[in-house]
Parts: sequence; structure tokens; C-alpha cells
Amino acid sequence: MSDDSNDLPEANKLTRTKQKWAREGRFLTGKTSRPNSERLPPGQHLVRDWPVLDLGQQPEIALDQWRLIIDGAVEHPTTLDWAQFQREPSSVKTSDIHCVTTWSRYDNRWTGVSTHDLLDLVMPTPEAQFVILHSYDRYTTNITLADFASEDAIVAHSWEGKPLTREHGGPVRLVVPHLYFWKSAKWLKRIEFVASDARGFWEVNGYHNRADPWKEQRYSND
Ligand SMILES: Nc1nc2c(c(=O)[nH]1)N[C@H]1C(S)=C(S)[C@@H](COP(=O)(O)O)O[C@H]1N2
Ligand SMILES: [Mo]
Repeated sequence: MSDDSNDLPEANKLTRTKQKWAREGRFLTGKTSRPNSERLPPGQHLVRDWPVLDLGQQPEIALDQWRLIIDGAVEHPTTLDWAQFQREPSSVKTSDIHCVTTWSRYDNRWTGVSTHDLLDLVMPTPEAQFVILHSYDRYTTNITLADFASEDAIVAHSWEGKPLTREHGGPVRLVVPHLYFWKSAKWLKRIEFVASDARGFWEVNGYHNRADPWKEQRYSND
């Protein structure tokens, strides 16, 4: 029997896996870089219920009236009605919510259309660097194109397999789970791609422009 542990099939498999991770840059960026002990961002506490937060006006949008406009710096500006939105590729993504008011909620299962698939549909032009989200309650928020395009981001119509309730932003809301939840626009109406950044409702009212919970980017950075 060889005493070279590299001859053990398990060791070889582990080594190959680690080499693969190294090639992929695994553990260097994004979610996988955080050990489980750091799942809860600094200053946050865990809740089991799901609080409702908004400007106080919860628009009721009938599905036959609902439209999602995707425009601005894109090759193919598009307006989707409900039937067209349902025909887009469906994705399921499970993620944690981190609200700037310090509550976090783990393992929310969202169903909808991934931002990747929406990007494929409209094809942002090279000038597009930022995304402005416009909602039916006239709320707005801004994120970078890179944040919008993150792997976990989804335009969700369902939560835990059930249609999103009106209070939580139905018919559809954005979910960008790696940023504080105010970036996740409820009652989403329009996704506008732009060349230069323009602050949204909370961003002009004292909240941080980027909103990374891991860096506690809660309040204005200028
Ligand atoms: N259209 C719209 N989206 C919104 C808001 C809003 O007022 N209007 N509030 C934001 C804030 S501050 C938070 S914390 C979350 C709350 O989402 P929830 O009510 O589903 O928990 O929605 C975000 N998206
Ligand atoms: Mo919030």
C-alpha cells in the first residue's frame, strides 16, 4: 500500500475539486466567499415573519392592465404584458432579505424571470451602466448594471410558490438580495437602462447609493 496520500482516490478527487475552484476563482468573490458564520450581515437581526415596508400607498394593478416596460440604452426596447411575461423563461432563486431597518429573513424562494434572461431579451447597449427601477407607486431606486445582472437577481411574481401579495409588491417586484431591500422595487413598472447614475427615492433621502449590507452601506455616502 502506498503512503502517498495523493494516490488515494478521495484525495485526488479533493485536489481536482480544489484546482477547479482555484481556476474559477471560487471563494474570491460573491456569496461563496462568506463562511456560514457570517450569513447575517453586521448590525442585522433575524426575523421569521415578513414585515411590510413602503411609502404607504400600495397600488392595485389588475393583471390585464399590468405592463412591464424595459427601455433606455437597449438594442430592443420592450413592453411586456402579463401573458408575454409568463412566456419568458422561468427561474427559481432562494435568497436572504436584508432590510436597512436591521431585520433579515433567510431562505425566501422567489419564482420569476431572472435579470439575466431580461438582459438577453433587451440587450443593453455599451453605454448602459446603471439601471433605474420605476414602480407603480412612483417609487424609484437605482443600481449599477453589474448589481442588476447579479446571479441571484430576479423579477419575481411568486414567493414560496404563491403569487406575490399586493402588500409585498405583486404582481411583480425586483429582488436583488445582495443589496439592502430598498433596492428591490415592489410593483415594478419600468426597468430603464441609462449611461449615467440618477438617485432614486431613498438615495436622495439619505440612504446610501450602493447599499451593500456586508459593508453596512446604510446611509448617504456623501
Ligand atoms: N415600489 C416600492 N418598492 C419598494 C418600497 C416602496 O416604498 N415602494 N420600499 C422599499 C423598502 S424600504 C423595503 S425595506 C422593501 C420592503 O419590502 P416588503 O414590504 O416586501 O418587505 O421594499 C422596497 N421596495
Ligand atoms: Mo427598507
